[in-house]
Amino acid sequence: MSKYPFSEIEKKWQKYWEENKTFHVTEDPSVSKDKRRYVLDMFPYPSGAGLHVGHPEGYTATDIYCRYLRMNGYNVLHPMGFDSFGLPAENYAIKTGTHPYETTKKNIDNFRRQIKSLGFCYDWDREISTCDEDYYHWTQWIFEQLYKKGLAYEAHTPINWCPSCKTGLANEEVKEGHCDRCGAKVEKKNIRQWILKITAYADKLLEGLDELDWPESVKTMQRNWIGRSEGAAVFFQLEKFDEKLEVYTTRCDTLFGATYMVIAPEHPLVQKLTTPEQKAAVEAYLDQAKHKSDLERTDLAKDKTGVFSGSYAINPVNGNKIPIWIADYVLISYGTGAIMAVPAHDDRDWEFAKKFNLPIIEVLKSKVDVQEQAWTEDGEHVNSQWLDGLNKQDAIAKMLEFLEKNGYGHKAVNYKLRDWVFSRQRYWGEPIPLIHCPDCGTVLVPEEELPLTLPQVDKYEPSGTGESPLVNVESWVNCRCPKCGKPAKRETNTMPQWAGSCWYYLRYIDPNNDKRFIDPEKEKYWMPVDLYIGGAEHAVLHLLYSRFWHKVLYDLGLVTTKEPFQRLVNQGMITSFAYQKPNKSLVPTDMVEERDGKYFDKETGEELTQVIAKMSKSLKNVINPDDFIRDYGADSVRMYEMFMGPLTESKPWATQGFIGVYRFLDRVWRISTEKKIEDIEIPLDLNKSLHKTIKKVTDDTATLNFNTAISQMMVLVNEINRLEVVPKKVLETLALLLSPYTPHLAEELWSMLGHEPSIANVEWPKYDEALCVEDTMEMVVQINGKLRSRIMMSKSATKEEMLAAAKADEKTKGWLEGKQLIKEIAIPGKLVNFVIK
Ligand code: ANZ
Ligand code: ZN
Repeated sequence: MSKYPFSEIEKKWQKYWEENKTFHVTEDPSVSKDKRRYVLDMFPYPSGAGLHVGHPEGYTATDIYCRYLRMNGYNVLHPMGFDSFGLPAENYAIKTGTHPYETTKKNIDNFRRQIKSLGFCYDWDREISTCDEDYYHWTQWIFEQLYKKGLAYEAHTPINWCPSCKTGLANEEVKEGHCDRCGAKVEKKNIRQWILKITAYADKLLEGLDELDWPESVKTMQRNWIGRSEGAAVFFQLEKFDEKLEVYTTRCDTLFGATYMVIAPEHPLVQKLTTPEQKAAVEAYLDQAKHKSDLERTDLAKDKTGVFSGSYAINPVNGNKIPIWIADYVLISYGTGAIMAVPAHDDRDWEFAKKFNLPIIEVLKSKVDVQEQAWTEDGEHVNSQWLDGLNKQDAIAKMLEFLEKNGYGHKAVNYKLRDWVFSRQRYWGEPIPLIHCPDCGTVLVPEEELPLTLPQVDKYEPSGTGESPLVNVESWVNCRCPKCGKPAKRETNTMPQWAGSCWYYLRYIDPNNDKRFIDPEKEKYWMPVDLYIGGAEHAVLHLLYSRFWHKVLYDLGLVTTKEPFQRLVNQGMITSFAYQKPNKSLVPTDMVEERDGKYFDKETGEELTQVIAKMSKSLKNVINPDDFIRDYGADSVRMYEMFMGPLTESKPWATQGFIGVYRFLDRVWRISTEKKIEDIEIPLDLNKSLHKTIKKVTDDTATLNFNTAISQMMVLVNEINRLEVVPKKVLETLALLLSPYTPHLAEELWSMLGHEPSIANVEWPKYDEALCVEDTMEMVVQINGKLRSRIMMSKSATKEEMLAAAKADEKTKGWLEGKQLIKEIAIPGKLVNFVIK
C-alpha cells in the first residue's frame, strides 16, 4: 500500500506550473469580450504573522472558479500582490530601527512562499507591491490628477486624531469613537491636512450601487454611510444682528413648533451670539464639550447638556422670538451645525427642552401628551395656521413653496459622508507630491519627476506635533519651486494605507508600464473586475475609496467602466473552537483534555463546554495553514476550507473534519494506484452517477457552491471504490472534476492515466442530460386493488425487486399478516397489487 505522497506531488506540480508558465495570461485579441473574465482577490497586507486560515478561504474560492473558467474556454486574469505600506512595519521600525522596507520585503517573501505552496493559478508575472517605487509612482500620479481636478484641498479643520498612532484618521477609520487600528480613544485635533473631496461624488457613489451585483448588506452599509437626506435650508433672522442663521431640517413642515434653536459649540457664530451676561457660562461649557467624541455627544441615552447664548432669532413663519442655545448634541460636521428645535416631535429636542424648561408645542396630532413624551410618528398638522389638516408630504411641499417665495429658505440635500482626510503624519506611506512655495503657493511635483521617493530617515518616530518624521530630512524637504525656481519646501505628510489599494486592480492589468498607469487598450480588454472576493470588513473603507477613485478616473476618461467591481462576494469568517468553564470563562486549548467526546480542564478537572470563538493567540486556538500543508498537503487544506460550509457563511475549523477530507483524497489516490484500471465500457448505473456528478459539480462550481460540489464527488468516489475494475474514462473524468479543487492530485492522476500535462488546459467534461434524469419513482402498493402504501423506488427496478420491497414495507406487512396471498402483480415503473383472502 502506497501512502498518498502529497508532499512530493505538490512540489512537483508547482515547479511544473512555474517553469512552464502554465497560468501566464495575455490579452489574446482572438478571445471575444464575453469569454474574458477578471477574477480578483483582496490582496493581503503582509504582516509578520504570515498567512492565516482566512486567506486560503477566499483565495481557494477564486482559484477554483478561475480554473473552472479556463477549462471552459475563458481567458482569465487572476493576479496577486501585496498591500505593503502601513503602520505595523513602521511601528516595528520605531522599535527596532529596521527600515520598514526590509521588514516588508521579508514578510512579502514569506507570504509569497505560503501562497505559492497552495498551488494557486496566479499569473505571478503580474505581481505588484504598493510600496515599490514603480507602483507608487502612479499612485502619486493619480493623486495629481485628483488635485488638478480640484478634488484635493488643504484645510485646518478639527479632525480625528489618534494619540497613540500619532496621526490623523479618516472618519471611516474611527469605530465607535476609537481608532480602528489600535483601539485608542480618538481625539479632535486641529492640524493642517490634505483632504479629498469624496463628497463631490456622493450621488454618483450612491447611484452606482444599484447596478452592482453585491451583497445587499454591503450596499446598505455604503448607502447609510453616504447617508443622503432630503430636506430644507431655513434662514432665521437674528434679533440683534443684520445676519441670518441657517439650519438644515428634514421637517420644515414643523416650523410652527420650533421653540428654540441650537448651534454646535464649534459654530462660527458662537462668539458673536454670546451676550456679556452669558460669557462666563458659555466659556465654561465650550471647555467641557471639547473632550467628548461625536458618539458621546449624540448618544440618545446621554444626559443633554447646553447653555443659553443670550441671543434670539425670529421664526420666519410666525415672527416669534426664540432663544438660541449652544449644545453639543448638535454636530458641527453635519448640515450647517445649527438646528431649529421642535421638542414636541423630536426625542433629543424633547429631552433638552424638558431639562432646560423650554416650551413644547404640538404641531402634529399626537397619540400621546407631548408634554410627557415626544410624538415622532406622523400625524395631521395642528397649531400650524395654513398647514393645519395636511399630511406630512403635502405640508412639506407647501412649506417649501412658502420659504422659497419669501426668501426664507429652499430645498436642500445633505450627506452624512464627510470629505476624506487623506494625509498621515507618518513615514511609511507614499509622499504627497506637492511643494510649498512662498510665492506660488502649492505646486505639484512635475509628472516627469515622479516617483517622488521616500528619503532615508534616522528616526521613524512621528513628531507627535502633527508632523511626519520627514520634516527632519532637510535635504529632502528643501527643494526648488518647479514654477519659479525659488527655494521651497516639500509637503511632508504621506498618504494613508488606503491609497495603494484604491487602484491596484488596474495596475495588475499592465504592471510594468513605465509610461502610463495603464494602457487604455488593456484596460478595455479586462475591465471591469467580474468577481471580487474578500472579507466583509472592507465594506465601507476600501470599497468606498476605490469606487471614488475609479469614478474620478472614469470622468477623466482614463478608464472605461463606471464601477470597478461588478460582482462582490464576502467570504465568511473561519472561526475556531474554544472551551468554556461553567462560569463562562474560557480555557486555553492547550489546557483542555478530551475524553469520550467530552472536554475537561486539565488543571481543575471541571467539565467544559465546547463553543465557537474567534481564533486568538490567548486562547491558543489559532490554526496555522503551514502546519496542515506540511502534514496533510495543500490539496487537503484547499478542499477542506471549501467543504466546511457555504463560502459566505462563518464556520469553525474542526480538525476532525479536516482529516475526513484528507482521507477522501487518500482514497482517490488508492483507487488510482491500487485498483485495476481498464479501458472498458462504463456500466449504465455507474455512468448515470458519473453524469449526475458532472452536472452537479458543473452547476455548483459555476455558482460558487463548492461544498455541495465536493459532497457529490465524495458520493461518486464511494461508488467507484466498490468496483473491482475501474473504467479508465470514469477516473479521467473524476480527475478533471477534481482539478479546480485539488489541482496537484488531479495533475498527477492525469499523467498517471497517460496524458500530457497540464490538466488545467483540458476541456471541462460535458454531461448527458438524459443520464441525469432522476431515476426514482413513487411505487404504489395495492391490496385487492385498494391503495395501502407508497414506496420510493428506482424506476428501473425489476418486478422481483418491486415485490420484495413491497413485502418488506411495514405498512404492507400489516395488511398481509395472517392472510392468504392468492396473486402478486407488478407493473414496472408503477405499482404492485396483492390479491389476498
Ligand atoms: C427639525 C426637526 C423636527 C428635525 C423633527 C427632525 C424631526 P437626517 O435625517 O439624519 O438628515 N439636525 C440637523 N443638523 C444637525 C446637526 N448638525 N447635529 C444634530 N442634528 C442635526 O437628520 C436631519 C435632522 O437632524 C434635522 O431635521 C435636524 O432636526 C437634525 F420633528 O429639524 B430636524
Ligand atoms: Zn514658486
